[in-house]
Amino acid sequence: MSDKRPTEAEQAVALADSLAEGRLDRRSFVRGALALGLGLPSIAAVLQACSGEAPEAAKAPEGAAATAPVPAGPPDLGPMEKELKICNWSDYIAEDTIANFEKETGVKVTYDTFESNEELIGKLQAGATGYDLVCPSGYAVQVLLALKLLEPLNPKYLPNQGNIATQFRKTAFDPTDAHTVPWQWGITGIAYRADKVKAPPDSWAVFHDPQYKGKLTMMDDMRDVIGAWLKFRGKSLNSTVAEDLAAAKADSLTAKALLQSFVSAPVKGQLVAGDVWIAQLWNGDTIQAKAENDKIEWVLPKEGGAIWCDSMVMPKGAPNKRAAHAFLDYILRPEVGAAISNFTGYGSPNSAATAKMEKPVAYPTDEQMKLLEFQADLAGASGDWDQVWTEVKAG
Ligand code: N2P
Repeated sequence: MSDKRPTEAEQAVALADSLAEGRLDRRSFVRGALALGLGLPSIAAVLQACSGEAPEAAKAPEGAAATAPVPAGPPDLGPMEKELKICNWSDYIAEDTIANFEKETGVKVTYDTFESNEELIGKLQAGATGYDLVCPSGYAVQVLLALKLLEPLNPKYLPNQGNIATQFRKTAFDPTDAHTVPWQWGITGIAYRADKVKAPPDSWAVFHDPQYKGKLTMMDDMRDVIGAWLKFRGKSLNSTVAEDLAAAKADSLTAKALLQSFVSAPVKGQLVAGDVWIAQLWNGDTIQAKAENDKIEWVLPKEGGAIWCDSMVMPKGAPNKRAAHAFLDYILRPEVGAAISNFTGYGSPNSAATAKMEKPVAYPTDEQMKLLEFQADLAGASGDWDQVWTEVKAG
C-alpha cells in the first residue's frame, strides 16, 4: 500500500485510465474530472482520445473561450482533522482496514458497532453521537434522509467514486449519488449445520418444524423476521397491508415458540459450536462461520428473501468531514475494497475491487433476482410494523 496520497494530477491520470479501460462511464468521468478542476477543453480531449468523439455534455459551448469557467460544486472542506468516528455493523471490515488508514493518514479512528438498522436510526435520532460515518441499509438511508439526519458528500474528495459498479449508482435510496458510498451487498437466507439436520432446509417453514425446537434462531431484526414470513406467504417483504402483517405476526409467534432466541451476527459462534443448527442469517456472515466449521451451509429459501446494499453516509453535524471523505475514498481503492469483501464474505459494490478478488460473490442473475427483493422505506406504515414487532418480542 502506498504511503502518500495521490496528487490531483495523478488522480486525473487515474480517472482517464479508468475511462480508457472501461471501468468508468463517460458521465462519471466528466463528473470526476470537473470535481478535480479540469477545464472543459481538457475533458473533451480525453473523451475524444478514448472514443473518437466528444459527447455534448463535455463540448465547450459555441464561442466559449478556451478557459471556460468550471461550474461551482459544493464548498471545499477544511484541512484534514486528526480524528474520525465510525459506527458500522459488527464483523463487517477487514482486520487491517482501520490500522492501515490510521498509519497512512495519522488520523485516529474510533470504531463502534451496531446490530440492526433500527438500533442505528435510534442512536442518530437521539442526537449527539459524534459519528462521522455510519453504514445503514438502503431503506434506512431513506429513513435518515427523510428525518434530515444526513449531510451530502462532496465528490471533489472522492476521485475513486468511479470504481463503483453501475448497479450501485443512482440507486432508489440515493438517486443522485449525493449521500452514499456503497459498502457491501448481501442476501438474507438460512444458515444450517449440514451434519445435524435431517435434510437441507429449503423453506422458511423450517422455523415451524417442531423437530428442531431449541436449535433454531431467527435474527433480532424486525425487517428480516417479519419480511421472511411475508415472503413465506407469497407477499412483498415491504407489505404494509394489515392482513399480511397479521399473518406475519402469527407466523413469527409460531416460530418464536420453537426458537432458542432472536439473535443476529453473534449466532455465528453458536452455529460453529453446534448449539444452533438452523439460523436465519446473511450470506456473508455464514461464510465467516464456515471458515471455522465447514459443515455450515447457506440456502436462499424457495419463497425468496431480502437483498440489500449497506452504504456509508455522513450524519448531520459530523465533526470530521474531511477525514470522513478521506476514509471513503480510501475504501473505494480496489485493493482496500477487495480486502474488506475477502474478510466479510459479502459482495463488493466496487467493480475495481471485485476484479481483484479471487472468489468474488457474483451479483444475482435476472432469474435469481425474481426471488429477491430490496427492502424499502415503510414510511407511514413503520408504526404498524413496530407494533407487530413489539408484540412478537413480548409474546
Ligand atoms: C454484519 C453484516 C450485516 C449486514 N456482519 C446487514 N445488512
